[in-house]
Amino acid sequence: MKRLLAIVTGLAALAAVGALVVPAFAASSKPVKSAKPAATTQVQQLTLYVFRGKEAIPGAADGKGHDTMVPSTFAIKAGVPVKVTVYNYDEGAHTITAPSLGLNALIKPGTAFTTAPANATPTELLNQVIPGVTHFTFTAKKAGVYRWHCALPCDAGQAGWAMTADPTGPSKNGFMAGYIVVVA
Ligand SMILES: [Cu+2]
Repeated sequence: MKRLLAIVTGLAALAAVGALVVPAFAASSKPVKSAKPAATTQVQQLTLYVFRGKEAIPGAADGKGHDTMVPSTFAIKAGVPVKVTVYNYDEGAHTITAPSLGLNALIKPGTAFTTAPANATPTELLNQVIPGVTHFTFTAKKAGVYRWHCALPCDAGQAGWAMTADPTGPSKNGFMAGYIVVVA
């Protein structure tokens, strides 16, 4: 019993030392290394923008601006959740639809104002839309290259050009379609 008491007393003394040591360590200027989080707790952040036809960078074969997702092709890591934020500067809704990834996200429309002066430049008009902000999270399980497209009839101001089929699938790559590159 005496021996047990000695052990308990010893442990209490150690705990007391520990209690003294810990604040002293925390107060030191040495950087404290944090444990690397497990793969399952990691999160990727991705920010995308949609610009409407009037303001989109004219890069199309027809020389006009079209509804465009920027970037339209992006890389993510496999097996890690991706927190996506989309700022939609277009007054129409869109989707990011990739059936092979089980992804079909609705992108909220922005709010357009009609008070812009008649002779406003496209840049001035850009400031007349309060973006719709959409958040969603998805996880791509397997590495690969997956095509996405917008499944809503957009680009109406340009007769839906961005929605006409590309050789690789519905909608035009670089506008309302592109690739999600999933790396291992
Ligand atoms: Cu669209």
